[in-house]
Amino acid sequence: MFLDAVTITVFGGNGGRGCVSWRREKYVPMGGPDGGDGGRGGNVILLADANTDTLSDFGSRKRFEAEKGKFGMGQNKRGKDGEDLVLRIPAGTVVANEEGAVLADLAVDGDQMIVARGGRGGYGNAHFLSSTRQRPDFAELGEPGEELTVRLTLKLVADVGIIGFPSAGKSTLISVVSSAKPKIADYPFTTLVPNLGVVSVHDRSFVLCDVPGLIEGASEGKGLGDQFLRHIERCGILIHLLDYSHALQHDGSVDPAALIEDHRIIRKELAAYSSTLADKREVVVLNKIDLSPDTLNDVRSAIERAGIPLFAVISAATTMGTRELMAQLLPIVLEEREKRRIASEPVPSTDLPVLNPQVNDAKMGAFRLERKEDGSIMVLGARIEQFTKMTNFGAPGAVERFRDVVDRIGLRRAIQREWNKQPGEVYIAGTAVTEVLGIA
Ligand SMILES: Nc1nc2c(ncn2[C@@H]2O[C@H](COP(=O)(O)OP(=O)(O)OP(=O)(O)O)[C@@H](O)[C@H]2O)c(=O)[nH]1
Ligand SMILES: [Mg+2]
Repeated sequence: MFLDAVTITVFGGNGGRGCVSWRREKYVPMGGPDGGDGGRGGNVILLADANTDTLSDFGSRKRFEAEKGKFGMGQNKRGKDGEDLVLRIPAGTVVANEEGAVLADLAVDGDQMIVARGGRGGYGNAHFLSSTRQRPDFAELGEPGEELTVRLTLKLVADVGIIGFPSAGKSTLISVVSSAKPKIADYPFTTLVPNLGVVSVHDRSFVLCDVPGLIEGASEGKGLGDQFLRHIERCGILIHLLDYSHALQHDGSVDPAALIEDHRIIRKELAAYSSTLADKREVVVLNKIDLSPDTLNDVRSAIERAGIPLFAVISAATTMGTRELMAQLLPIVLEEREKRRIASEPVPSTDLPVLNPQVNDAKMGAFRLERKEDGSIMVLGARIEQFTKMTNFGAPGAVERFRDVVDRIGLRRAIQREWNKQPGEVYIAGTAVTEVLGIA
């Protein structure tokens, strides 16, 4: 099955905890603190990779966690950082959060983003040495890595999309010019999922995409087409395939108006779906000319008189004109590629966009209190929550430092005020701190 959308959950690695250690030297019975910092947890990175064609790697596995940072060690040795976890996805993958908001569009090979940051390593006790704190007997815990659930949706990045009514011969065309082997049959909606094929012309190649047939109302969900219209939004060019058999009457005469009407209906659906599709470069190709070669000239001029230039006439089933069509397309393909290359601005890899940057930016002082239904008081604020998670409440020195910070940013006063209105247990990031802070 063609897998074009998956939901996964990614976890940055937890930071390693800092170390509590004391220097040991000859003749110095009680050396100073030398506990090193923990390493930072690895990031989870999404990388658009030209050698990855589908999202099928994510079909069964849904959870991805980067490596944790190692613990700090004595002699001021810093713990090793966790390795980044790089998830390779096809170029053309759109990354959205659970609410559907687009976070990034990894359109071009090499585009990448950090989807979940690893946690910072905790400071070792050496970090806390100061004139007032000669013997820091505590270290920080590592910061937990970020967690995020994202939806990955693949927009196929084909150069040329083939569109048209069901049974126009779209799959037949791709089957004769590439090694794609789609199902071909004389009933509508034979093609249920898009097929990609690589076309070689001289020493160049480009990607062709055959999508399910479109019908009137496709943009509103009729038939199958609309589910796949988004796949062809990325194509540089569209081959709009007209089915010559639609013009053939039972009595052997031809009715070119039927083809002009077919063309109009499909154009209307493209426009109704999106302006991107409506504005896309299109070449109109008449297929199945083997059915009535004698009437071809009449039909051809009637179509062109209606203002629809015919780019080529072919018979996909007999391969008549198909190779020539591909050769004619190549320069246009290259031209459109160049346009897209200039328009898309690949993200430089040295400057990865980071999601959820609040944790870095928020000041420690930014917090707010929220009263829960059970009467408990929640303290919210990215920095203070992070700080709390990294505090080892088992170590007296760490508790003291925690109290100092809470005092300094005015949080204790704010909590006390709220508590005076109505007493209740106080929580920061899931830790009960009422007693630790001496609120009463
Ligand atoms: N005579 C003739 N028949 C053709 C030609 N091209 C395709 N056909 C026939 O038309 C029918 C439909 O062909 P497909 O390639 O499956 O058409 P499609 O556009 O992919 O159809 P859907 O996937 O249903 O949208 C098949 O029976 C083909 O053999 C052609 O050039 N001449
Ligand atoms: Mg088909």
